[in-house]
Amino acid sequence: KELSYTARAELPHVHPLAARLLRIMEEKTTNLCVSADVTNSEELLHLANCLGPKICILKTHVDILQDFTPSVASKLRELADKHRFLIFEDRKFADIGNTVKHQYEGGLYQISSWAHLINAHAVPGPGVVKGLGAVGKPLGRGCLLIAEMSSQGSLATGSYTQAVWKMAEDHSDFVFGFICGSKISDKPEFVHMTPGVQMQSGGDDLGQQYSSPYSVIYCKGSDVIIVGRGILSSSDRVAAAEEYRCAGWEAYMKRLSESN
Ligand code: UP6
Repeated sequence: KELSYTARAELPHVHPLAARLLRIMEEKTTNLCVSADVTNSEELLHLANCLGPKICILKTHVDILQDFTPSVASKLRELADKHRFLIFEDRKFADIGNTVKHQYEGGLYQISSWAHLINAHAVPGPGVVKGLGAVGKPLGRGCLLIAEMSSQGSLATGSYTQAVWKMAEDHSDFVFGFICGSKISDKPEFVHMTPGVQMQSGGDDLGQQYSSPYSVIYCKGSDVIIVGRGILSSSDRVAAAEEYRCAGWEAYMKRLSESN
């Protein structure tokens, strides 16, 4: 039997940040994460303000901004509070624990001071999660592990994906979910998020592969659709975001009603 996002938020062992996210999703009726892959800070803040009401998460790649300053991060946080969404810095940490600790906390971006969630590759072994957790746990942050990738020829499959699942299980006080193509854990406390989403299947000329919101949420059992160019390339980004929000939410409602 499938639990609603709200019911999952109430589970005794759910990570507090996962609980917050699941409640936001149900309240705003959205499982849409927009991937705000723009290179100008003003455009990023404008996107966050316009699309804020439609999304549960705003995903950033802060290192593609040409003009980052700490005030961009604090303005993003204000918008996150105003519109009730979480900020996910898609940094894909992938080094030894000591190095990722510095990359997460320090440098130009000081990611731990403003991003509610981050993600990491499991390839270095559990030290990457321990290093990130040393910084993130005291701040109430959370982490996703990259279990699968949407790109063609990805090596993150099969026994690698299984090992990522195990690493998440072993560190569930910090890791609360996965980047994946389909649901990989039966534990309802874990949140599954899937990139490579557009209305039409297909891809780009650099190996990206797209599935529809319906396929990702209804057929593959994921929880959150991550959409970048499907929205950003539209001449009306707010209308496009609304289409993805509706499609993702309807697929969730169908999955829920058919399992109960
Ligand atoms: N992303 C993927 N696939 C993955 C992991 N992450 O596409 O397996 C990220 C990309 C990009 C976004 O870094 O920010 O999700 C997808 O953008 P798009 O919708 O424009 O293709």
